[in-house]
Amino acid sequence: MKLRRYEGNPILKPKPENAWESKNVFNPAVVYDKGLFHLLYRGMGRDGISRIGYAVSTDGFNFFRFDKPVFTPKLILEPQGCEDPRVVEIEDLFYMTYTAYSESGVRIGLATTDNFIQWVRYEIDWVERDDKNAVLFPEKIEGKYVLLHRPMHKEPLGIWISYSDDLAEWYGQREIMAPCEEGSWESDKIGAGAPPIKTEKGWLLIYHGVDEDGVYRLGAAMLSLDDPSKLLYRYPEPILEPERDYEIRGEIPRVVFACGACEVRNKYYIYYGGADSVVCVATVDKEEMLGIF
Ligand code: BMA
Repeated sequence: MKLRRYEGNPILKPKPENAWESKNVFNPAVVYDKGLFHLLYRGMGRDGISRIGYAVSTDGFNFFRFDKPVFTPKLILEPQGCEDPRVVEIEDLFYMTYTAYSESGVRIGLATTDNFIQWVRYEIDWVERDDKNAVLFPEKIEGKYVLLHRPMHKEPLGIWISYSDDLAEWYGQREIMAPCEEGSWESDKIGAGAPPIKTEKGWLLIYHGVDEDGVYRLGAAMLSLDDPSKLLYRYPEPILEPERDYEIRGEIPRVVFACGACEVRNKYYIYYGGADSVVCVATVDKEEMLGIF
C-alpha cells in the first residue's frame, strides 16, 4: 500500500515577500473541524528561525494563507525557533505540541487555542530536556493525557509513550517502537509523525523512519485502543518515500516528513514536508489503509 500524492503538490511554497517564510515552508499539522482543514505549518526565513504559519481550506488542497505567523518563538525558551507542530483537539480545545529549539538542545513545547490564531503557551517542564517528535492522542485514555515522543539521549532512537493527569507532570515513560535492523528503511531512527487517528482496528500511527543514508520515509503502525503502549502491527514497507523532485531536492534532500493527518469522508489526508522546503499532501481511502492491518 502506498499513499497517493496530490497531483497539484506542493500545495504551499515559500513566499519571498514574507520574510519569516521566505526560505522554506514544511512539516505541517492539520485539524479538520466544522468543514475546514486548518493547517499549521513551519515557516523559515533567511534568519534560519522557524515560526508557525496558518492556512485554511475547504477542500484540503487549496489553502488560504495568512501573511503573518500565528506563533513565534519566545526568546528565553526557544530562540532558535518553533519547529514541527502537531495539533489535536481534546474536549473542544486545540493543543499544539512542537519542538522548541535553543542552543542548549531541543525540548517539547505546548500551546493551546480555540481559534488557531491566538495561542496560549504552556511553560512547563516536560518529561525530558532533550526530546522531540511529540504527539498527543486526540482524547484522554482512561482519564489520562497520552503522549508519544522521542527522548534524544536514549539509544536507539525510538518512539516512547508517557502519561499525564494535568499536562505538567509525566510518568510511565517507556519505549513502544524501536528502529529496525541494519539495512532497513527505518534502521537509524524513527519518530511519531501525525497524531494517532482512532479506527475500528486501533490507533493508526503514521510515523517517520530514517535509514543509514539519512533518507526520511513514512511508515504506518497500529496501536491498541485501550492500551496504546501495545503495538498491534507495524507495516513492513514505507507508505511514502521521496521520489518526486520536490521531495528529493531542497533544503534537506530526500525527506518526506509528516506532522498531520485527518479523516474526511472515508479518506485519510496526510500532510507532509518535502525536502524541508515545501508543504505537500497525499491521500488514501480509509478502507485501503485499514486493509493492511
Ligand atoms: C528532523 C527534524 C525535521 C526535519 C528532518 C529532516 O530531525 O528536524 O524537522 O524535517 O529532520 O531534515
